[in-house]
Amino acid sequence: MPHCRVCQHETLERFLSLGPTPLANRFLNREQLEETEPYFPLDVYFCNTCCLVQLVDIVPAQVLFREYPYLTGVSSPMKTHFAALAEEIVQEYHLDPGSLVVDIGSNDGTLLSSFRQFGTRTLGVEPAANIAALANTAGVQTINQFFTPALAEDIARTMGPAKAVLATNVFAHVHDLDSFLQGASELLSADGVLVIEVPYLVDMLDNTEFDTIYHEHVSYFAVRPIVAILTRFGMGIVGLTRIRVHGGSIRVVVQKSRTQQARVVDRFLTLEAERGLSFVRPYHEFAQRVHSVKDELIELLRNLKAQGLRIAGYGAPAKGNTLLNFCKVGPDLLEYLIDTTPAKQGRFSPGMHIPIYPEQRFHLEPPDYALILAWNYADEILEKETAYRQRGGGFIIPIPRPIVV
Ligand code: DWN
Ligand code: ZN
Repeated sequence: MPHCRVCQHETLERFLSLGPTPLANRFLNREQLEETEPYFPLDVYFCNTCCLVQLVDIVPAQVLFREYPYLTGVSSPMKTHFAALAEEIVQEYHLDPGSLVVDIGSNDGTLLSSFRQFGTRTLGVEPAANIAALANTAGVQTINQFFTPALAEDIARTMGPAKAVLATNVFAHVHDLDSFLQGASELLSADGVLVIEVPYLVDMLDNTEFDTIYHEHVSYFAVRPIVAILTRFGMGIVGLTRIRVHGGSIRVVVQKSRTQQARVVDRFLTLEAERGLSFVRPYHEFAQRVHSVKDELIELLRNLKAQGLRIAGYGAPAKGNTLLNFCKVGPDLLEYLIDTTPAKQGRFSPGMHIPIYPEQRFHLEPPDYALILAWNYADEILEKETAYRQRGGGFIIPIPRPIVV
């Protein structure tokens, strides 16, 4: 019986199995198509003691994050989001020119570059060598390492304590949350803030966002388990809001040496209790909806195909690979995928081996329908592709349940 990564109890209950699945960001080149692809179980568990939803089949971080194709800066909605976040942090938490801002999992430096105009000092910490190199070339100072307490100590000693430590879209990826929080605590100044943005479990359940489940995401957070973990480190929440990004996330602002949680936390804990999130039932109900989405999507795509219509995939996000593999949607149904990320273009999707092209392909050889795998940007994509739609092209949005627009 596996034990919970956070409370160590042997009280895990599996509620969803997405089956053996390849790694969501392991896009293949043509030669790799001939090789055996590594598959890992993708099963999701609920802990009956601390309520954390988690994976137990852990793929080492060294395998997942040393070389990484995803770039924050290629999706313009994320650039807009991070520019607003930087401004809010500077104003709300009174950062001065010269204050140190450290971004953990800083990717291509998109978020840190939004701090430039405020004159703060910035430092990125990014384990992927290819991406850290890009950020450094773009002038965003970035250390190519995993974040550890030892590194935190080193940064604090050489650059001084940080007024803001940022952890956007990285908390769900962290295997050892204790070590992560210990490091953040060591790095922060007494009045500094740790800003976490992480997909919210309530949104995942409400919108049946099963495709956000893949090996990189080892935890699926509600507020309750976050409070429990922070409390162990004497840390407390000073700000908590729901945000739209990545299908619905929460922004959690944390300070150290704070035993009192902000009053807003109670509202979230009440909402989560009302949803029954401390019991396994809503998770089993979610799993049933996941299977319905799969059945509906396959039926829809097969029907369109049977009418002789051509279908492509819009975007090749990591989550798209969970969806395609779980629903067994391959090149027989989707002719190609398009994506704005250079490192994905010319490659093939993991498991299903659908070829990926730059966006131009979509305009040169428009399909009759496009399945929006990057459904978190559906509004922006529909707006961007008005010409295609005016010419009669259709879009399929798979989540929360497949619809044609
Ligand atoms: O946690 C994670 C999240 C935050 O980011 C990571 N583990 C990996 C990544 O997940 P993802 O790949 O599912 O993220 P996105 O941001 O939904 O990916 C969107 C993809 O779609 C990118 O590859 C870019 C592409 N795209 C496109 O081709 N045309 C995006 C837009 C907006 C477009 O117009
Ligand atoms: Zn637990």
